Amino acid sequence: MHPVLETTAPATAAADPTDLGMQRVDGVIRDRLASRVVLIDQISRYIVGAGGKRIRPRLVLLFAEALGFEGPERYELAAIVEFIHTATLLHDDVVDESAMRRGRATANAMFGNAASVLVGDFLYSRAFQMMVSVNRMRVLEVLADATNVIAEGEVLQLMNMHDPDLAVDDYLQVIRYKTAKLFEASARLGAVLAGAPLALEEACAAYGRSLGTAFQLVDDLLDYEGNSDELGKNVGDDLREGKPTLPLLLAMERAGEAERALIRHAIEHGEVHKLPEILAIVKRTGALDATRTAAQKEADEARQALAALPVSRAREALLELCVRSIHRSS
Ligand code: GRG
Repeated sequence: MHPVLETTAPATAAADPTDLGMQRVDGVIRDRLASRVVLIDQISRYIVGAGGKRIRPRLVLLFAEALGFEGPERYELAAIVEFIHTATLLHDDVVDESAMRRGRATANAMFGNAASVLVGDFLYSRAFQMMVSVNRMRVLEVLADATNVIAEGEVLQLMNMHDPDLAVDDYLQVIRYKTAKLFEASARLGAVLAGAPLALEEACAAYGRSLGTAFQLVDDLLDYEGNSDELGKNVGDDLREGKPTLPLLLAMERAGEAERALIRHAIEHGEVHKLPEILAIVKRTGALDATRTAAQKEADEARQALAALPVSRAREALLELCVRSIHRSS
């Protein structure tokens, strides 16, 4: 085969209808990052320049396109959700004391906690300035509600730290709040821009919610079985923080008494040095496979929600995202 054609990317990737649109979004992101304050410029460009998968802005563009909206507001809204996402990452890395993100030292490791939190505030408030410029009350409502729920999710997660008795439903509530809510809002905003009827808007939101849940389940899985270089962040961070995620909750349900006690103790005390032993247990008990199955079920639900949309290239790309969100290494 000709070397140019040898690609591991899915066959449909070349036809991704958002490619040109994403270049426009990157342009908006670059323009709106501008600040007179040098440190803000430096840190925000450091984190945004590190890349990221840009999934949330893609959702805005794809749903807008699938429903026939072609106005320039879609680029602004796509940049807004990426700014909110980036603000949450800056704050989250401080809360979690993370050292690596998007393949680089985190902003908190490079510039300190205070600067990271404050630049997160800048991005968050810049996003709200941009929302006002879109001049649609419904857009403000969706994003004000979403950011409020994200913050609630993060506080709930904080309350659940080091708790090995966390119920699976309570874990699921956290991931729906902290991660799925912004996916849901991004998808919904495409429908809002297009003026879609409420039932259709709800179908788009349901897709985002399920895809976001699947995405976080895979994130939690990769924190055990992933590769730090590919992920661009350190594996084992969740254990170090004593985060009771689904792989551990399921392993405790399935393991014998001694292994259950070992995991409980590791969650209670954030024993990251036990990672190799715990990795063996989560694998042997099938807890990783079961987490993947739960993610697949959510992705299937996302796919079903798309039945409400007319057939289009954008809908195909949204179907493809369901597959890629599950089979990913970063
Ligand atoms: C500023 C509104 C606001 C809230 C602060 C800290 C916090 C409250 C929320 C954090 C929520 C959070 C970071 C959830 C995890 C979401 C997640 C899966 C992030 C990784 O997303 P990717 O893989 O990242 O899409 P890239 O780097 O590809 O953009």
